[in-house]
Amino acid sequence: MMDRRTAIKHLGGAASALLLTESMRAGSLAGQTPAAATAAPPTGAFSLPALPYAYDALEPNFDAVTMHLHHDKHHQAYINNLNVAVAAHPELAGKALDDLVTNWATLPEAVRTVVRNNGGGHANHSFWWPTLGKGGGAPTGELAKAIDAKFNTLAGFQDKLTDAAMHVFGSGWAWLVKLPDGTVSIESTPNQDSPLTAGHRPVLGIDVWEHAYYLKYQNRRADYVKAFFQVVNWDYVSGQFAQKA
Ligand code: MN3
Repeated sequence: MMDRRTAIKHLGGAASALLLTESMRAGSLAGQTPAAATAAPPTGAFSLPALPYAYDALEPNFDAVTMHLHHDKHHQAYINNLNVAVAAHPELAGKALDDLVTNWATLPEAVRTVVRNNGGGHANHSFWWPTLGKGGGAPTGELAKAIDAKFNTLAGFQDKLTDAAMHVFGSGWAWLVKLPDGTVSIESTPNQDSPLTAGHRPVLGIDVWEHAYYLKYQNRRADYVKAFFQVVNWDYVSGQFAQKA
């Protein structure tokens, strides 16, 4: 495995500058809270949730540079775009994120696409960060029962979710969702579409946009998906499954 200095040497000028800027930023912000470290606009209906762990907490599976870019830049960009749309369209004011994402097709045509893409991006990433963590362990309680009922074993489930993640063409997500009847199912969505739009509640997701893995894994999506399963916070995911209808 390359360290960051070696990686920078192997990359082109623009990428090197980006990595250097990010690492200097990370260094200069040491000791500050994640929320203070982000350049969120001061006003807006929606704001970036802080990561519930340090940027390097998922190393070596998810590297800190990717986590900084993914959370501080990509997720923030969805929020900024959504806030611009909400500010320009008073009929969106006060609507909850899940409501916007579930019902984007009923919104005025001028804002449908921006809400679909950026509301979806904000919802998907806000959902995602807390499902990651130290890893290890396994599903418990109701979630363990639901996974066993559908896939027989945890390994069987992981194979199926991996298969879905590998078959997303272009950018998108692979999901384990809870259906209205309480059972679980695997599906994938393109771009930043959310399972919520179909009335399916996300239980676990894999972001297979290249921004989620390209710096560390390049084109090796299969290695990234394997790494994902090393950083699933099963306690949190199982708890959410048991709580939410
Ligand atoms: Mn992403």
